[in-house]
Amino acid sequence: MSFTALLSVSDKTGIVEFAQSLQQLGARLLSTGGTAKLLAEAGLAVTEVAEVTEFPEMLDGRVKTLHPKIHGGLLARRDVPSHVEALKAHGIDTIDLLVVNLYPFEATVAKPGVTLADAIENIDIGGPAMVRSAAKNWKDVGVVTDASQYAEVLAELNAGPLSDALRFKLAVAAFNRIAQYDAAISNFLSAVQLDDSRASDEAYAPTRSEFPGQLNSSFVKLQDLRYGENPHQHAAFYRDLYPAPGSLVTAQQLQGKELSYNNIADSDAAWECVKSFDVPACVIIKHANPCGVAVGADPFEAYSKAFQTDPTSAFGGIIAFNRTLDGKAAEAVVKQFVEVLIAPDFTPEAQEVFKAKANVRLLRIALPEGGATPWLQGRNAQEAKRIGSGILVQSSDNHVLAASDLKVVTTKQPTPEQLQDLLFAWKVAKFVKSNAIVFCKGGMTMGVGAGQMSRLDSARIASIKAEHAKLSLQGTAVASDAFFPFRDGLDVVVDAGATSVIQPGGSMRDQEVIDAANERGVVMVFSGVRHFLH
Ligand code: 93A
Repeated sequence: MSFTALLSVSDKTGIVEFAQSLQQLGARLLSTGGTAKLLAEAGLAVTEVAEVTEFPEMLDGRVKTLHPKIHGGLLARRDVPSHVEALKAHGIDTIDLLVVNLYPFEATVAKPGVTLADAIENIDIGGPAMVRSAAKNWKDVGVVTDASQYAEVLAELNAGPLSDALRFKLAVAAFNRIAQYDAAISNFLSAVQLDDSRASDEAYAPTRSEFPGQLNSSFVKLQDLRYGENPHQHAAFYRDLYPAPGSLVTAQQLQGKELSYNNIADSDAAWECVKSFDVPACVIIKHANPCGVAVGADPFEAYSKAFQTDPTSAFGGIIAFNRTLDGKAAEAVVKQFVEVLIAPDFTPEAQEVFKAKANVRLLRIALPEGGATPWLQGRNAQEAKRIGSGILVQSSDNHVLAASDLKVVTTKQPTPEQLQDLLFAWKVAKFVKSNAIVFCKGGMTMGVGAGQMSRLDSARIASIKAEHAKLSLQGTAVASDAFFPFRDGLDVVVDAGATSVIQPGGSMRDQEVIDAANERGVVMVFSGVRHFLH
């Protein structure tokens, strides 16, 4: 097989090995300055693009490959005689494989203290131009835009020319990459004010108030869904072009029926909540709200406790674990009606248990490295909510509360057990729709009041639910996702049995509520952070 490959990469990971394989397969290698140098040093025969264009790289490298001899070779259709003649008349050779990754614009602007001048210099012009030429001409040219694609391309080339399917897939990925790259440039520049003294050579970092300069809307469709929230609504499932490791969109479905729109939404809620625990935990979700959350020595114990919170609501729930699901826990879970089960892995015994329940959807999602807190902090995605003809965008609520952030406002101080329960309750409350009231004890939820227009009603509902589950709220810790505007909410939770309370504080009547807590002899701590969720 003889073909021409042009290699021009900023991220040089794996490029030498890839080029070696291409050469062994019969490729003639063309390359730009830095890439050519590296390949030549590795002993490969490589022709510089400057030799082909008979033009030196100029303007500090701004013009390297922007030349008809390159773009003609990428864009010419091999099946159109006039194209083939034109190439011949102008002494242009075809280029069959393009390997390009772009100047690192995203990484450059992510650096603290980046200057506008640095950012501008890292806007790649020639690279995207070649990528677009090659991707447009996908029927004749393969375009590789990321080192992660090298293996798949080599696997096909080892057996012969690239297939139509792979060339098309690479072209789609190429246009996605360019769209994302341009969005990053547009995002960054949209936040720059030219009359800002920082804009020229000084460090420029967009401030919070400029968030987000522009929406990044690069999504990839994963699947059409049978219907949306209701059967008469149309729906589809998309993922970010570059999903965060360990996010729901990276899940592998091991068995079960097709996921529905509501399954996916609830699975995300379950998975994000369970991921926030460092110790073995289980989260049961119904209608986007946790109806049972618990930690335990192992998945079995965590599940058993979580289930006790609200066995009635758990029916048909979505259950997530942050540890491999073993046979013992699976035997317990299978007794209830469950729609979706999510875990980092399932032991063969656990998989065996669910074989008999063919409808149950098992989702395996690899946990990202580094423990619970970094995963949360890595969730820097923009969250978007559609409103009539508009969109609201915000950064994710990835606040993590540490014990040292707490301010004890009552004369009574929390015991170590209370402190643990308060932090647990606070963690759960973040995942409960507002107004959220969450009673907890011993690492499990004891009563969850969610989604009410009145905080008082959420408190009342939480204690009614505990009653239904035959759980005593005596000595519980309770979390309120926002401050108590009056003392009445506090009275309801203390009447129900709570002896410690966590809430953001910040109400005009904080003093009234603190006085009430002292009068009732309970502990109250302020988190200083609110966790509304709608
Ligand atoms: O400065 S450019 O916008 N002008 C060009 O003509 C050009 N051609 C390739 N950037 C250009 N490139 C980029 O150079 C590629 O996209 C790649 O990222 C980089 C590789 O340069 P080198 O091989 O010199 O390291």
